[in-house]
Amino acid sequence: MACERTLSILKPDATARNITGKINAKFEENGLRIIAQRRVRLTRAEAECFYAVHKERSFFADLCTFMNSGPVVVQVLEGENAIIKNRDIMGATNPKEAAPGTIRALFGLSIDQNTVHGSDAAETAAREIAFFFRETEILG
Ligand code: IDP
Ligand code: MG
Repeated sequence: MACERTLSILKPDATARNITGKINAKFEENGLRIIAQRRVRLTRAEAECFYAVHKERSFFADLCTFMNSGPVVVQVLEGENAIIKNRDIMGATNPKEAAPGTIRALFGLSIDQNTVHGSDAAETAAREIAFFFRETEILG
């Protein structure tokens, strides 16, 4: 088992509904530690840069508009196999397909407003953490 770090974002639908604490409890109940956290309003350009891997996809413009629509909470989660563990806690991209008890099943509104982002692999986790945090801001 490897101790890993992953980048998590509580999306604008989560901050709008004041459920960030409920979501953070899910991470902590499942053994992930929040070792860095900040509430920010992404500019449209920052959202486009963060999601650049999806720039050819049909949903790219809507995704960036949504991520710029209100505050988000960016965080670094740490724990054993944190990357895959967080993906399991989050549930499938489409809340309608997410397993019962997952964050997206419990709180997701739609495939666009699906409440959380989580890195999908070690390389993306490293890039996405560095996008938001300096090493001195991460207190494991
Ligand atoms: P993920 O967030 O589960 O990793 P990705 O495929 O990386 O899913 O897509 C990034 C985000 O883009 C999703 O969380 C979702 O908000 C949005 N998205 C993905 N696929 C679709 C789609 O088919 N229609 C609308 N939005 C989508
Ligand atoms: Mg993804």
